[in-house]
Amino acid sequence: MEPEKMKVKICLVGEGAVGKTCLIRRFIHDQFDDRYISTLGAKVSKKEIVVDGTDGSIAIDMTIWDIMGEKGFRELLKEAYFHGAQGVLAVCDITRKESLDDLDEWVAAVVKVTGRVPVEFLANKADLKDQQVVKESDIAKAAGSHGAPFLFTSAKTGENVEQAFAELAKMITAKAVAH
Ligand code: G3D
Ligand code: MG
Repeated sequence: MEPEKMKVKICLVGEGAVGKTCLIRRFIHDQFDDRYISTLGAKVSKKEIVVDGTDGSIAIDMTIWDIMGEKGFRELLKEAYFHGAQGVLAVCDITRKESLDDLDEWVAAVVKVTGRVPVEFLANKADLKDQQVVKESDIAKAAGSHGAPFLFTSAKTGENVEQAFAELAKMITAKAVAH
């Protein structure tokens, strides 16, 4: 039997330099077919993954949106960027406290456009343990306040990168099945 197929759009949000672009690159490896939508200030990458669903495996055609140059990221662009997103990776950097505090606003901005969608918090740069200033309990609290799970990731070593995207994909399919 042909596996079920699903198309999903996900977005990565978070302050500049937390590692969003590197996480996507690490996840995509070289299988990418990415287009650069410069007018939108976003880059779109695609990857197909297979996750276990309730009845067999589901092939998921993921479209991953990355913001370019968040500094000038305006309200109008946010709308286009978040429109139709079915899941969000909220990324912070464990070496910068404000990058976690910032995520509340980012998640609120997405939800305003998309309505409630699955969110997963990623505490990136987990390889920089000696420079860690963000406590695990604070990450758990911030993620928990959005009903989101969290994972420590490292785009540098690859730790939990596949898992992060797969976990979000699973949350999206679970939600789709329940409706
Ligand atoms: P952004 O897309 O969120 O703005 P980038 O962030 O992916 O461009 O990454 C910003 C910087 O953080 C880059 O450093 C990148 O190499 C580094 N980085 C990203 N992820 C990790 C990680 O998991 N561990 C470590 N140690 N560094 C990471 P440069 O110096 O190239 O600007
Ligand atoms: Mg980037």
